[in-house]
Amino acid sequence: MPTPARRAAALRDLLNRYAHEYYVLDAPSVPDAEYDRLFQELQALEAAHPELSTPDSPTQRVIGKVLAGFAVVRHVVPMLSIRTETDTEASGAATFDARVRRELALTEADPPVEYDAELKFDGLAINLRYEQGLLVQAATRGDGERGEDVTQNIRTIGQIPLRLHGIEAPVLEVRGEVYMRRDRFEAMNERQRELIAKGAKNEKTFVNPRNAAAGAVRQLDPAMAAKRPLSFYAYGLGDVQGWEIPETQSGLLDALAAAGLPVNGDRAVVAGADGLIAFHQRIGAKRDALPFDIDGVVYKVNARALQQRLGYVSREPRWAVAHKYPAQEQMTVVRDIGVQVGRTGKLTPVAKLEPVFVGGTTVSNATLHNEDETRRKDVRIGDTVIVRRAGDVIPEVVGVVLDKRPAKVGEPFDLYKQLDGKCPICASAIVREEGEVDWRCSGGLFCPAQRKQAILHYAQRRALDIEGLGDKLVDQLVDTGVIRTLPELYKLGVAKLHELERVGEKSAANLLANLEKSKQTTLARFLYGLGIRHIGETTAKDLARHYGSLDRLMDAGIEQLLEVDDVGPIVAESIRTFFDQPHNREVVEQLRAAGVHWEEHAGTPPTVALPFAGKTFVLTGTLPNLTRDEAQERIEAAGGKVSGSVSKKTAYVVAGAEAGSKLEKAQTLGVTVLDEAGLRKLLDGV
Ligand code: 5U1
Repeated sequence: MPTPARRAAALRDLLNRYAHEYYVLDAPSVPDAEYDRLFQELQALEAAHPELSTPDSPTQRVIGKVLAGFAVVRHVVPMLSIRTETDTEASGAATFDARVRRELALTEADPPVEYDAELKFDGLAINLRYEQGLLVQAATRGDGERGEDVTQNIRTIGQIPLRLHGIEAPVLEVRGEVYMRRDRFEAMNERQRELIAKGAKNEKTFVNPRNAAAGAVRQLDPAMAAKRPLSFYAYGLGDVQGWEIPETQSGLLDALAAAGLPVNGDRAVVAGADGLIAFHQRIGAKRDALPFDIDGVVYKVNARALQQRLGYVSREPRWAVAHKYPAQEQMTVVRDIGVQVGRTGKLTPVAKLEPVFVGGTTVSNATLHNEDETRRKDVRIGDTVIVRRAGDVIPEVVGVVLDKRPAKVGEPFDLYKQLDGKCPICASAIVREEGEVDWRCSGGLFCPAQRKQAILHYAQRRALDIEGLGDKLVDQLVDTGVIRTLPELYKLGVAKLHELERVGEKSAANLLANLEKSKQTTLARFLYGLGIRHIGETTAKDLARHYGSLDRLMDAGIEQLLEVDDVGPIVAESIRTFFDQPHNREVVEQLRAAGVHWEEHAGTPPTVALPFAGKTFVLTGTLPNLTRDEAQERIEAAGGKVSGSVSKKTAYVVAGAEAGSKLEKAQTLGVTVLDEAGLRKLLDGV
């Protein structure tokens, strides 16, 4: 039996190793439950033998007392700032290299200078003081001379070792950046929003990870700080006593990593301006894919001997520079809030901004996503906001700077009120269904904003099947004003088509023939082609089967519509809203007048049982003889339905060659699986 002291020491070492694997290396070697078990054992040992508790014990990451304020820490070695190169082009790197060479009195004949290139994290600089290898103090940069003692909060960051591995120097101060990963920031803000929605008074959301990290580090209540998911990267040194500093910056980072500190892996030792430029470009290309924000890269002359020769100027080292990327966030003022109608009828509130240069371009519009987001962020006309444009993502308003809110500011955003309930493009009614975040224009066929989408939907194979009417042609037809409404498709003539670019004689003739052919269709295809929200192919078939006549369907009330198989309140409401708009009825009449027709029948109430009625099939893999469409048609002709996903309600899964996860799911759920022969047998029995 080991003595309690030995066991406590072993547990400490083990737990510290596991914490390093988990937080720093991102490669845990034991399950969380094992860590928890050992942690509890150590806690119990320390409770029974308080003299065994040491400052580096993982139990000492405990949350301390709420402070009245932070004690001031005087930095033994001032925390310097770094010179910033604002020329975000490659020339910025070349300028730095040229300056270094000049100051080192190098000539063209001398070899390139070796640099260590690193990321410039967008967080908060921190000084960690280790004495005899133990973390004794953590302080913010403050004014560089004096910072604040934030040890309690920093100790709650699992990534920061409480004891260094293999370094027991009297003093080793490690400098680096506390930051918050973007995914953790989003999740934290989501939790904050939930708390606010539940009425929590003292909670707020944060505009960006940097502010969230800075706020957490400077939290007087360590319990609050511990809830904020912070991370850390080490990049330099402060006061050092009794430790031999490696001769290069890259060697220093290796040594810090070996001591258990998190050091970012996106670093490189490069030669001369070309090496710096290549690094700047490589990181620039992956910037948006990094899990945290950076605002640039840092170049440091690698050799400490050269750093010492270069020295400092006005509190900045001459041997280092931060080479920026275009800022992804900027502040600006909201001039107005407009509403944009998308191709699908979605209404998106958009902030009209004082133009601002962000993410490499001038931005004057930024999305507010939807009404709920706009209200949640409480964006109003006159507000100063933070705008973000990262990569190719549409610029967005990330938050309001409430301190800058003017006395005279707009009302809280109300989309319905602002639009008076009408689409800003076509004046059709706007609708927002229960459980949906978006308002939509209900004028699908009629709304110019949705024209291209409506035509493409109408022409697709499963609808009116007009071959040759693709994206590019529809763009041209609409953009040149040749087609303004769907029925005008049937007025197209050779002459009009010839006016368009890239439409030859043969393709014009083919298109006209296909248009003519499309006139003879089925009610189900026509209904699907109208693009009524929530009316997919299957529902269109159900409706066609049930009513047999378009007029009967158009006149059906909600109650009657609910009698149709699988038509629920949302679908019924959507059908009614559509046919209640006079202009939609007009479009339907114009299409019929143009010659679009189908066979009608007296209708089939759902009670007339078809053999497969009420049965849902899922098709997966390739069948030997039947195409997927043929199999679907046969199943539907027998009254069955074909769905894309397997659930407990699925009656049969028909599986062919290379069936994948759907087959597995069917087997897990115990759903009957058929091959093509099995399906045919069922159909023959019909
Ligand atoms: N990676 C890194 N970031 N960063 C920021 N290194 C680094 N060095 C800095 C700063 C402010 O300053 C020293 C060069 C003094």
